[in-house]
Amino acid sequence: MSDYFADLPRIAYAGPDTRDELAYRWYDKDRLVLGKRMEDHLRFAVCFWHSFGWPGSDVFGTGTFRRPWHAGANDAAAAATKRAAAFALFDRLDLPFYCFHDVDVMAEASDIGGFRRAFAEAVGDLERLQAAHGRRLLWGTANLFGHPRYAAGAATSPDPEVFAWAASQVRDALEATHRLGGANYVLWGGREGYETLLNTDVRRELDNLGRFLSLVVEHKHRIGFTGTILIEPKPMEPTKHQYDFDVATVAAFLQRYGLEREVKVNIEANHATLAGHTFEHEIATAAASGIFGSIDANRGDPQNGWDTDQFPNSVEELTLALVEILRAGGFTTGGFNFDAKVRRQSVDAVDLLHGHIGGVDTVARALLAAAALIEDGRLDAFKAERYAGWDGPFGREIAGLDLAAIAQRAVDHGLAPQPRSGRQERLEGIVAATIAGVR
Ligand code: XLS
Ligand code: NI
Ligand code: NI
Repeated sequence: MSDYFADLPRIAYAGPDTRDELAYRWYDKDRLVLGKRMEDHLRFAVCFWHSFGWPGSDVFGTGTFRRPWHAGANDAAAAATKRAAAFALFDRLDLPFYCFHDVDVMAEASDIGGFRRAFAEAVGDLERLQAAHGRRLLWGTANLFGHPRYAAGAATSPDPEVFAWAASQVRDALEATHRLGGANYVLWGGREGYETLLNTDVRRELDNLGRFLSLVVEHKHRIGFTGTILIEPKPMEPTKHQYDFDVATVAAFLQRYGLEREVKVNIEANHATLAGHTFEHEIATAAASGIFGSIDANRGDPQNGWDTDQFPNSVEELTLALVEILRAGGFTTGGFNFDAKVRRQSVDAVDLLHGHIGGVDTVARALLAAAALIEDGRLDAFKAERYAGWDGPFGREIAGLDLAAIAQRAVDHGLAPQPRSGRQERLEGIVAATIAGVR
């Protein structure tokens, strides 16, 4: 089988001053940052779907990429060629992990028996490829949104037969993830939402989604999978409204169905944007709720409102995100998955390298800046000082009191609290100066 990346080099660290565009400037995998190797901090993953599944089509036009495995039908031979090309890219980039949906890695099949056989064949090959190339699985998932049967949802479909088909796919994808030693299993509910309330029973759909998730958790324990189950919030697209709207919505959903200790979140930068939040807001909210799991790294476009899935290129944005990740204690089973795709005109194999190199270096440089901010200590010191009143005499005095007693203290002390500066501009200046100084 010919190597799709045959004339392209393996990407290595060459330092910030290199003129070599096929090299890492900031990602030095063995460099110690806050006592931990960069590779272990960031746990980068390449995704199958954008780089190998998507042919470069959009809603107005067909595929532009002319990848060899897209030339004819997606049969067993084409799927094998695609898998081999994917592992060749993982090697070129020298990144430790990858992610996939069942349909990304397998030949097309129409009936349920054929689907299961084609997927099992693909998983056997992935197991062999992982061992041969020394790559690991960050997470697996099932595609419960592409096929027409899922047009009205999977777990939230009005049709119980669709719910059962989804159960078959998730059972197999979860067991495959377990067999491949995956660190997490993801559920992104692309069609778990609605187009119009005129035809939708929200209560029933939420209960079915809660039940489906409970069944997944139960099965995870039954088969002995020790990875983390992750929900990936997104407010809309493809549905008008998605039930996993944002991290706060998912946190409340998990509590309602008693799953808050079983399931965490996979936070995607572009989904945060679509929900009207910053990326770091979603991470901080997850950390505060004890459900921070993993990251889908990408970015949107400030001038339009859809999931453009571009490779990240803002060190500023990623620095603020990494400060929150480091404050939350870093990843346990999670990592930085590039849920990002090159533009439709970027038709060459080398464009896949440029996209990933840019993303990797942006995140790596942001890690250095975030670590520098934490070592510098001024941000944390200011925050600690800002809340110090709660550990002082008055804060302690009111800690265990009821509303009326607290009110009486306010009256008794004749309280007249004065505004204090939040020093936002000073803190923003510290961040900007730190990013500028990072080497
Ligand atoms: C789509 C999602 C999807 C998930 C995996 O917007 O980001 O790619 O990450 O199903
Ligand atoms: Ni994603
Ligand atoms: Ni997305």
